[in-house]
Amino acid sequence: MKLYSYYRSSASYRVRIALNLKGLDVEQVGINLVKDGGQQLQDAYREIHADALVPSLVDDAFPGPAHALTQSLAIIEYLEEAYPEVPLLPKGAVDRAYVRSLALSIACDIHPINNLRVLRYLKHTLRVEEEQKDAWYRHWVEQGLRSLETTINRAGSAGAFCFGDTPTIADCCLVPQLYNARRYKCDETGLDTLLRIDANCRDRAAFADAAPEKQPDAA
Ligand SMILES: N[C@@H](CCC(=O)N[C@@H](CS)C(=O)NCC(=O)O)C(=O)O
Repeated sequence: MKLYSYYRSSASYRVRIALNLKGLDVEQVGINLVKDGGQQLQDAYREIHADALVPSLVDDAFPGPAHALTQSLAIIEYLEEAYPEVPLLPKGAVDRAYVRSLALSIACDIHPINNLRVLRYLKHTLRVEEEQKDAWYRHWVEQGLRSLETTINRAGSAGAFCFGDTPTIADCCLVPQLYNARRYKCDETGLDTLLRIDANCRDRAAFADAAPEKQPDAA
């Protein structure tokens, strides 16, 4: 398998964690989102991902590069179905839906409005000041993480991880989102449960080895 990714991309980081948890090896192909005006925007990469985002996964099991899988959560769900050993979802239908809802609240509600291309549009097209752009980022991340903290505390089903004592796709999303939040110096006050889970995750090799600074394309 080949994973087209960028070391600091949180969507790529989610997939790296899932691959490590499942003990799967991939060849990483670095797509530098900032160098050369953004390698994701070049034709060669657009052939793989029409929307010019990382990650993309190509597997020998797929008919060809045109069938690359995109969308980190679709990739993780593919891995879950193709390599079911070390499951990343609980067993019951309600529990599975709940864990997916935690992952989706990060991947669909928090992350997309703070993505690089959105921040670039704010800065270069709408000409907002750097300070306003960062305020936008922090506002949506802090609000989203506070809601997630409330949801997890209300459910009362967190253990060492977001759900119980084994890692799930929710943890694959949480750790990269908190990494981003720290990069932008977001206020983490009141996120006690999330921070506890994050620290516990990062103590484990599968999460630690997926960290941005450990990747072959890290600057
Ligand atoms: N929903 C997508 C999001 C992918 C995404 O936004 N990737 C970011 C990096 S985390 C990216 O490639 N950004 C490039 C850009 O904004 O130009 C997924 O989960 O895979």
